[in-house]
Amino acid sequence: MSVVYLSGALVDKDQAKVSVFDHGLLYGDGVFEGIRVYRGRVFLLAEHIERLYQSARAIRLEIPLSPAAMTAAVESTVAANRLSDGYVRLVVTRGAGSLGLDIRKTSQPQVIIIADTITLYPPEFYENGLKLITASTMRNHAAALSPRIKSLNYLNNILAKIEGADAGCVEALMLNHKGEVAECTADNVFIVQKGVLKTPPPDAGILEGITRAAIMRLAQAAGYAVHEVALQRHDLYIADECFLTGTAAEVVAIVSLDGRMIGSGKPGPITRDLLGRFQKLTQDSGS
Ligand code: PXG
Repeated sequence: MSVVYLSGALVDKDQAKVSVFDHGLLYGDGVFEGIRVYRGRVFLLAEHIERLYQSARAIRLEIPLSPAAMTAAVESTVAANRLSDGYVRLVVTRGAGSLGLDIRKTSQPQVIIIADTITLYPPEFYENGLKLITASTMRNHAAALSPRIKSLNYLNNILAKIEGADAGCVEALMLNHKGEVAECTADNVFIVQKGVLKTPPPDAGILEGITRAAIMRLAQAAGYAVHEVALQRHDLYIADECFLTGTAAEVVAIVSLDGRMIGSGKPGPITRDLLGRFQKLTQDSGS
């Protein structure tokens, strides 16, 4: 029977409930993280905890737990569920309040930790690569709601994801208000051009993905040059390779965008090399 951590206690998953007055539900007022567990180890947990607290800080949400206590709570929830390979969803909501926006009327923020299995992309997605379309829904303007915040307000991404699904794609490319490439709905974007890796910088309006950072480190250690640089869709159309990074997808090749073939139309050698290096990292270490 799986158990969920809910504000201080491990409870049966059927008993894990929050109030209908919770501002997380009423307004998407809260933050979250999605984290993988490999071989019983919570992968890059310190990075995820740091991003969670930064997201909370950016929305003026005080998490009622120290980062060290949060780390211990995640580890004990994973252990209680005897999870070897799976997924942790860490959620902090503003808590129950009035039917108004005023956060001073909310009570205790709710801390929820779910440790469960994860449905992954099938192997053929990695063998053949994915097709992408560009969504007409632009990524949130950073001055309205910064994409650097992993907030419970994911409608922006959900609307783009629907556009992708309508076009038969499992992901969709999102542009920023300047028309530059930002990211996908739950993944960051890289291209390879003449052996050099390029990915949009944080100020392109992206979530600073933890897989993105891990890939940048692995690529640099392997001798590839990595540049954070503004990208146009044009750069993707003429790239030798393109791939996405994310907690769920890990590293997955993109072989076409808007019906235009990218590179050879197959996952490229550098993409495959980096996926191998990333998988080795997930199996060999937690960091
Ligand atoms: N951009 C966005 C908008 C995301 O939501 C990423 C990039 C990749 O970041 P990480 O840190 O994962 O490399 C994300 C991640 C889910 C789910 O269940 C979503 C994400 C991660 C894990 C699970 O929908 N988004």
